[in-house]
Amino acid sequence: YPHIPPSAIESFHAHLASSTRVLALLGAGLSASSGLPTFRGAGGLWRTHEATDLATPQAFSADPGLVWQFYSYRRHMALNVKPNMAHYALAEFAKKMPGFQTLSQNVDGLSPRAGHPAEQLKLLHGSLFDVKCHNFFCNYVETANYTDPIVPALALPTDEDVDLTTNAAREASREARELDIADISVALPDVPETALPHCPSCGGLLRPGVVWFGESLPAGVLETVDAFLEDPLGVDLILVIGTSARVFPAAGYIEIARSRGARVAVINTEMDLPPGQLTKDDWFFQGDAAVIVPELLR
Ligand code: BJW
Ligand code: ZN
Repeated sequence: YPHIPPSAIESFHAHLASSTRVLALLGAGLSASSGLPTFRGAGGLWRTHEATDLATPQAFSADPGLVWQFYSYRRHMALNVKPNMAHYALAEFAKKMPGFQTLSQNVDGLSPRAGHPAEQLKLLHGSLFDVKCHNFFCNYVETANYTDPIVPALALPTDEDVDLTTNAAREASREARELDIADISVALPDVPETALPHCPSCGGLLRPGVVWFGESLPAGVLETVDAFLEDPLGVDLILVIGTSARVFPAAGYIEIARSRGARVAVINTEMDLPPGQLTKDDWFFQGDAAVIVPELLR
């Protein structure tokens, strides 16, 4: 990789060879080269909305149809892309190193699909393919729901739906083309609340099983992470891959790992960590995670 001095890769490999307890903190940049947009920066806008503004319980309460269309679109996108070489390299590395724990902020299902062992993959922010009841008194949850669209009303519109005049003139053989509802020039279908997914247990609205701002991370996940970080053996290394490290508690794991002895290796296309986060003993490997991670874990 042109930007990276071979000596940095060598010193990283030397440290990795003597490491037994390794963490990885994964963010949206890991899946960027698979074709999924990140949250911040270019691609962080969905129609006129900041992706992070839609990822809140307030947005869902105010307009569940809009928020479901956003998530239905993301489920569809995620199901139609493939894990990249970095997802595979991390999965293979996990199988080789029992003391490797992966903390993923990603909800796209690409690490599981790359064969990453489940016990070494903690989904900090849930999954697009989990669905749960929105009613606080109901604990209905569904995992591994890959139905796309999850209900017929959330199907992406096609050019036949919106362009009836040219449709009449179109040759019968041509198939309806799916429209990209992330594109502001495509009218967003109006989805009535009754047509959204409903809870088979209490009849309430179902919602995506992801962690929104202001919500707690899954309790079991937090326990595993805390146990790993508090282990008397300490932490040898933390790989910080494709994340802007702005969202807590995830971002805080970098400094906690450092305080437990870990060296820090950042893999990112940009120098994007909050100012002052990177110290002179850290490695910064600038570039596409899909290229650099396989090289580092070789
Ligand atoms: C590439 C690349 C390539 C591009 N190769 N790299 C302490 C201080 C201040 C605030 C708080 C705090 N503790 C808690 C809070 C509140 C809040 C928070 O952190 N706010 C901050 C923003 C200030 N946190 C919470 O609310 C959390 N809950 C919580 O703490 O509960 C207890 C509590 C409640 C209330 C008050 C206090 C405590 C929950 C956070 C949930 C985050 N959820 C989301 C949405 C998930 C569902 C969905 O997907 O829609 O998670 S937000 C969004 O951000 C998503 C992501 O997982 C997360 C992180 O983003 P990520 O992955 O870093 O993406 P980007 O886009 O930011 O960065 C991509 C990076 O990749 C960039 O650096 C690029 O350069 C790089 N890149 N291409 C390598 N090819
Ligand atoms: Zn329910």
